[in-house]
Amino acid sequence: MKKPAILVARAVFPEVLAHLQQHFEVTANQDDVLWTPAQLIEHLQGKQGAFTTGSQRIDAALLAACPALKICANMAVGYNNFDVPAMTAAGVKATNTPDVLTETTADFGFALMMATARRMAESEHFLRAGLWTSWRYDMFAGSDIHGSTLGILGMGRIGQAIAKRAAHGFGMKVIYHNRSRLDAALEAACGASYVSKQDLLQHSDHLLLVLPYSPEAHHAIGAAELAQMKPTATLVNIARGGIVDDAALAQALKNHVIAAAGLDVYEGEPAVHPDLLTVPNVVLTPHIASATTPTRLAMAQLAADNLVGFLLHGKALTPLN
Ligand code: 8YV
Repeated sequence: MKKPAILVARAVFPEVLAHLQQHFEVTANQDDVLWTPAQLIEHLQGKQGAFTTGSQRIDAALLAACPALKICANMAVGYNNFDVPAMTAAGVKATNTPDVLTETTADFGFALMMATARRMAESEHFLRAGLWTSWRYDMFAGSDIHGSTLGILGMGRIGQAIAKRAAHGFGMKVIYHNRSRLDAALEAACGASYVSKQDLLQHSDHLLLVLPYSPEAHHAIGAAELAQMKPTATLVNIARGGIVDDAALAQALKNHVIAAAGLDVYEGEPAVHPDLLTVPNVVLTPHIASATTPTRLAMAQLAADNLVGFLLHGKALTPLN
């Protein structure tokens, strides 16, 4: 029997590619060329499956041009690069990679919060620049994590994993805001209390954003929201670019409306707003919250298993539609 044809749109672990090649006729992109939408459509011709990452947009126009396509397996938990209703309408299965990255991403969110509050990047740049000549009582004095109030916007799996670290490991008071409130047992397990978005903004010493991107979440944190935060507060975004108005944030950091920010995601990434590059009180990382070798491998394997499960056995493991 002829193997189904699939496209692996970005470079992937060789062992995952080898696994896919056992089951499929694979067109791979191990040189990791960043295709334009038109090139992606060209490479998808005749393919029943696509292994995608957050950098490939799957929308109605692409679907109309790729009639053979039956499934797109995203190697990411976030799927704002997919127009899921359009995929459903076109009869194309969509899958993502939940759970396998939860703890790793929570670790990173915590690390970025700590680096931000304790001014690690700023102080390292100072040291590397040869500016460290003596001790001073207030040199790079930041804010405490332990015993402070952590606000979490978006209380899904990753938000809950961060809350547990904060409440049980660091004695933090955890407050959260989410579209829907967690049930009492889950709130207790996370050591977290539900508050309004306004209370979250006003009472958080550290505000972590972990909500999925949606049009409603666009600029959920802009100038008006930043103005409501404590001047000593830190803001950390490990969710998606576009949830924060990056221009407004850069301005707020410059004017010390809030103390500091930690960002792993950006509007229009990999481009970063030029003003963010010039303010010192921000820690900037290049979208690496899920980037440990075991977790990235688990994500790639789950995306591959979704392709195998759906195209060979009619059942995706982690479907979105
Ligand atoms: C991915 C992520 O690295 O899973 C997600 O939603 O943001 C990251 O883990 C990225 O989306 C690449 O696909």
